[in-house]
Amino acid sequence: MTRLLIMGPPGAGKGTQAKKIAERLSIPAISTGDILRQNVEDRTLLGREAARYLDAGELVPDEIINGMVRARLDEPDTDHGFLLDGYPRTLAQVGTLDDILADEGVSLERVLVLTVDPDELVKRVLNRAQESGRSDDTEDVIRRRLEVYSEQTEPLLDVYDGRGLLVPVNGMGEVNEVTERVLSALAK
Ligand code: B4P
Repeated sequence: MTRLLIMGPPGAGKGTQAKKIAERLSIPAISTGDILRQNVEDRTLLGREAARYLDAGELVPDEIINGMVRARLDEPDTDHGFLLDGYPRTLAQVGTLDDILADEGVSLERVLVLTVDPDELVKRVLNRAQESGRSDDTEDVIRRRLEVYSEQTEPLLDVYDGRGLLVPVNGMGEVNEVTERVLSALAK
């Protein structure tokens, strides 16, 4: 059973690494960002509500995200573990995740944190902007996403550190090199 979180600022490589690590561990990678973008594309009610927050680089309100994650973690493919990417991002979301796991009588095993130099973060997201067409990959919105991360999400690292779950991993360098670093950190 493997229940993991992957955290880090925008551009740290969370989504990139989550997919690779989840595949190696045979567990689903669950990205709240991907679920939101899919809803925007499908023009669902949730997507129409979320779009304005995504476009501005702001966090989508906790009630929306918490309901979405609760429903996703109820699906049977998570019975043998999961890797959550991009959730939780606020202290309220930490509380909800704790409740969801407590209801199932299980707990988190590790919280991976990718660390990357600030200049490299902006460079990576701007690179992606040229191809992705993501509405939040413009320079102004990226800067706002970085601010939101340090104001609202970074404090969560202390919470998980206090619980002895934090596993910091150097996210600089080639994608495959980072994956191997993460896997060897998990094996310790
Ligand atoms: P996310 O989808 O999580 O977007 P992100 O923080 O930018 O991370 P992402 O996974 O896309 O980027 P990554 O670091 O992998 O969230 C988007 C928005 O959704 C948020 O701003 C918010 O509005 C909303 N949202 C999501 N979750 C929420 C929640 N829980 N609560 C409220 N709102 C929520 O990588 C970025 C780039 O770097 C990629 O182009 C990749 O190719 C490149 N890269 C990765 N590793 C690299 C490496 N080693 N070398 C070079 N490039 C690399």
